[in-house]
Amino acid sequence: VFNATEWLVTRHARATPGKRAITAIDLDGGVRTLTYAQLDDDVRRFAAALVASGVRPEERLLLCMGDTPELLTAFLAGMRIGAVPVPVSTMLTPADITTLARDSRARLVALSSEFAGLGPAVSGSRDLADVVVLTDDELPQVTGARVRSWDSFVSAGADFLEAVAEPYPTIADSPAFWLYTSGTTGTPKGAMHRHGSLRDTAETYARDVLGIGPDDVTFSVAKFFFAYGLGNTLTFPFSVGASTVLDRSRPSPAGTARVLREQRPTLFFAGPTYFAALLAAGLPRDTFTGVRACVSAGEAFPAALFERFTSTFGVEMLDGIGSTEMLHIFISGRPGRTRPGSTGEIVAGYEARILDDDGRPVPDGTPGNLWVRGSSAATGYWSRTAVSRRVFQGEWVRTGDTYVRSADGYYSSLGRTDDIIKAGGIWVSPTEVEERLRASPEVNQVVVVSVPDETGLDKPVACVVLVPGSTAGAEDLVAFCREGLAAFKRPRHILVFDELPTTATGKLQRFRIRELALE
Ligand code: 3SK
Repeated sequence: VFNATEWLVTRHARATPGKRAITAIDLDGGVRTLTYAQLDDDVRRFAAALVASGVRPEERLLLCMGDTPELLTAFLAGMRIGAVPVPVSTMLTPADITTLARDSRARLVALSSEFAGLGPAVSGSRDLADVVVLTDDELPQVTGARVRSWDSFVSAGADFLEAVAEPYPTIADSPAFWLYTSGTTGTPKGAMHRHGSLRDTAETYARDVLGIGPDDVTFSVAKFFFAYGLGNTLTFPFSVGASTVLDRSRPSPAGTARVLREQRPTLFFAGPTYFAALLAAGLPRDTFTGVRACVSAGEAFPAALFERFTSTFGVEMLDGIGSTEMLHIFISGRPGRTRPGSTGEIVAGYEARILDDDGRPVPDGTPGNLWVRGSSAATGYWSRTAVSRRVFQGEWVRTGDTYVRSADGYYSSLGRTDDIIKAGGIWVSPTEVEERLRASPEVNQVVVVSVPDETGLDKPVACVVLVPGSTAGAEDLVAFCREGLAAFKRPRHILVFDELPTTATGKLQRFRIRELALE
């Protein structure tokens, strides 16, 4: 029997009840702290409320919430009763949330106040019975479901505490949680993870690379709904009885500097786009003095940016690559032997191989497709057999990245194998952006490609041909994208061309169009 919530929280609540687990910074800047004993108590109460409301093992709980103790509580409580929490992006449009509630067949949806406006979007989801909202304000209108405030939901579970005194007898292989990831088609896929995978990432990356211990304090700019943020914020600190800092607000360099100064995290996690913003903000050189390592993932770290950041702040930077499918980082820089421009070395417990398009291993120094295996791999995508079979092949998982390995075992990224763009560490499907622009009466043809900005970080850029006679400008098209596309998916530039290069059979040539956009 193995229950991840028991392993992450309850055993520490028994051994070190008074040890701090969470420091939470609220939207108004107020700070709340929770010990392991308090967190365990909150988890049991929310678990009891879930049982009281009729949630059954393996049913999905869609969590669209800011990084709060309540988000972690709902996640841990769900796993405690054998249900399947599904933290989802807080950057999505109402239409995106409708899709996820339906695709996951969520039995319960939890929203924090800043996302309560998404409530109506889950109306009419077939399996939805309960909506719980962390707010003191008016509750949203959701048809076809009971809507309750956090407190009234939890109170209704008071008589069910006995029912959750023991965790549901899951095993390491039991379904634990899902994380949605976008694909090339733009249709999100729910990667299904096991209880044991949380322990696996803690015992590989967090223990062997970070050397995490009970005195560490983690702080992740990457939010909890990302696989990256989930590990940084919950799995790693709680695997060793350490503590985490949660900041519910939208990340900003000034806010981050304040957290670093006032909460003294020892491990700081972000992505290259955010490290570039911290550098550009002109923060004092001693900003990172309390931090023993910065960790970067989400997109390739340009060598020049890496060198400028580490020399400015004098802090160790560990770059890494992970994926939602593998749950966390499987190739990483190691303290004392990082190499700018290279992601790093394989993490113990994982194996990587680089194959050509026919599936044959390529020699060191030759680029190819990166495949990885390790026990934290997802069991597949929910209800997506064809794409699951393409990505999860036996023990091996296709990453979709092109990599090259040096003779001494350092892996370097050469970009994506497919057309998908990673901007600011978040997948952006060119197809989805193209579909939006194609809906404009001004647009005849459109191709969205990734183009590095001045710091070398990839951003989506739309190359368009307008309909004859159109006088639309780039600004009009950006405004058109503003409605119907989440902010992070909007093209950073729109380039207007008279025509776009095509093949002999009339197909748009993406790689040539990208070359034009780079000029
Ligand atoms: O994007 C990454 O490199 C990553 C790292 C850790 C966990 C999840 C992801 C997607």
